[in-house]
Amino acid sequence: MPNKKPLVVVTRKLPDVVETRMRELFDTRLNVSDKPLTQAELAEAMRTADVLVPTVTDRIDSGLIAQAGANMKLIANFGNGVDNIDVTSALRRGITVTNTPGVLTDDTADMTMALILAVARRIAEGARIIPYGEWAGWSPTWMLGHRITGKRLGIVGMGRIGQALAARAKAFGLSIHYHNRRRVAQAVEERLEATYWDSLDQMLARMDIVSVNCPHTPATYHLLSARRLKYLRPHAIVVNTARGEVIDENALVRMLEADELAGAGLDVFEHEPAVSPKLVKLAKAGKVTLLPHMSSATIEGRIDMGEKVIINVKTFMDGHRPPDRVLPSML
Ligand code: 8YV
Repeated sequence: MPNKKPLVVVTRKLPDVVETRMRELFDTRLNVSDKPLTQAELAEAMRTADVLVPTVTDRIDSGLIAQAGANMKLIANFGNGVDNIDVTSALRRGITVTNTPGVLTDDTADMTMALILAVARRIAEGARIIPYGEWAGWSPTWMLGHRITGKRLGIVGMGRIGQALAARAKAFGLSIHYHNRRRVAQAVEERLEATYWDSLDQMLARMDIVSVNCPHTPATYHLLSARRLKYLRPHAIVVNTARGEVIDENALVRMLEADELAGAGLDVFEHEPAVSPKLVKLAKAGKVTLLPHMSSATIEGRIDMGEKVIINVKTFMDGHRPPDRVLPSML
């Protein structure tokens, strides 16, 4: 590379420490207002920049990639999931794509556990009682939830986050079951005391709690389809901190409304940031706990994600292979 610093366009406001470091290293164009870029603004960035740093809220589709200028060489996603990017089109055009795996594993697993507890133990419902002046005092049969100890947890997607959830859930006394594209190593299964289910359908039919922890890819779109959700028993709860698209949200809502499921804890939605009014109604009725896509939202995690982006950009610009390349086999 000549001495000229690469032009890096960052689409959203990042932690100050990350932005400062990026400005030191690159010719960085920040978004201090944090207002999401329009498709036209993204296209302009694709035409002019060397590197784009998008987030989950930016749709980097094939149309946008087709407009990439000659300088555009790297899309360094600030995020783990890359379903916001048409990676195949990018790679075909010679644009490298990287993400930020590993650094949001624990935070996401923590929040998944929190959602399991929130739904089973009615935490969101209970937390509203005192601030709204609705507490008349203790009663032995009031606000009863369900014990999680001894229950069966089925994890759909046993990657980093699935395994981190399993370790937490095991400590809470849940028995661990999982379905994954590939069976994990025996040592991992033994450590987590995890039972592998080749058939997702059969696993769903036997679980008390199901957690979605797989990425959204063409193969996992509506993996929990209307047909599959029907395998769940009426006392089961479903938790999703991965991507809304993995569950057929309409089918989930129908089953919750019909009491064919006991509850759900959702941090992600099929049409974010829009959330189905029916889900909102179910939340008001205490049947579901809804969070605004905040499972990985810790300051430590965001700084680590930024650090990963910086390492990916810097390594790439120095002519080396960036550590977190997204490869076709991962899609
Ligand atoms: C991030 C996420 O907040 O990294 C991911 O895949 O879903 C989130 O937790 C988001 O992607 C940031 O772009």
